[in-house]
Amino acid sequence: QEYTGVKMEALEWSPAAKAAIEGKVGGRKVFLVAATFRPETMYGQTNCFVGNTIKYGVFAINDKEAFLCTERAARNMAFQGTVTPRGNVERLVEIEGSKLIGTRVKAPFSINPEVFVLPMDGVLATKGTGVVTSVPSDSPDDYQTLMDLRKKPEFYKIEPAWAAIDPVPVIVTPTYGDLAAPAIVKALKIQSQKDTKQLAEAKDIAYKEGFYNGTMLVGEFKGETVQEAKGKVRESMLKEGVAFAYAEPEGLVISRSA
Ligand code: ZZB
Repeated sequence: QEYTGVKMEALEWSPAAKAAIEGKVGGRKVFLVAATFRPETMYGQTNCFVGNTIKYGVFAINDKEAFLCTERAARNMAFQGTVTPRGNVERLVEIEGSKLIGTRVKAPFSINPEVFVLPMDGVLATKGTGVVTSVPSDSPDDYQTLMDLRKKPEFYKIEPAWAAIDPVPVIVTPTYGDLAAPAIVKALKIQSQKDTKQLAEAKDIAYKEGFYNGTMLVGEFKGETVQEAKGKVRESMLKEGVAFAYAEPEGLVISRSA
């Protein structure tokens, strides 16, 4: 399965990120890049997650743009035609996730067009880009993390205002209504982002329910089923240049020559 790489342009860096990044990117626009399997949910983005202890880099993509992601992801992109010149891995800055918290970014296609970067415990450095765009309406992990952050802003070292955007209904399903993730989290009695086993089950339910029984409530393909809309939203994002195809080598099928 191929990811959609969503380009979230940095609009205003946190003070720590500003100190680390400003003046070091050769005038390039910098994008935090989130890898998603659910482009049809992008209307409901409310924030962006990074891992506090994960090492990120800002990598030159071409003369005009740079991507913030893990080095592993930058390496993959370099060989997938995303980077010019092809194969080039040029790290302009190295930065720890915790320094990015509070950065304001663009969320393409979202009903809330600007969102904040927040910390999530469960972000894996070994998957996707290490940057996750948050859709609490349809992702149980995102919903539970947002609730945790709102409950304990001091503990998580965030401003309450950064976690203020509520989940946005984007898909309706017969069983869970127009906010599937909150409904499933409640049904499974999940209390915290540390309930990883139940959250994995919740994710599985949310994926299946959304994909097989979901109908779009918003956007260009409103009224269409998720199965119909998924690819169309992706194409639309690719066409507008706000997203690109990103594959993980592990997921690639190497075809044998006949
Ligand atoms: C937006 C989104 C909206 C996502 C949704 C899911 C859902 P999977 O299926 O387990 O392989 N993700 C991406 N990279 C990481 C990472 N490095 N660490 C932790 N989580 C990551 O995971 C794919 C999904 O996990 C991606 O799709 C991303 O969140 C997150 F409504 O992007 B998704 C029911 C799920 N709904």
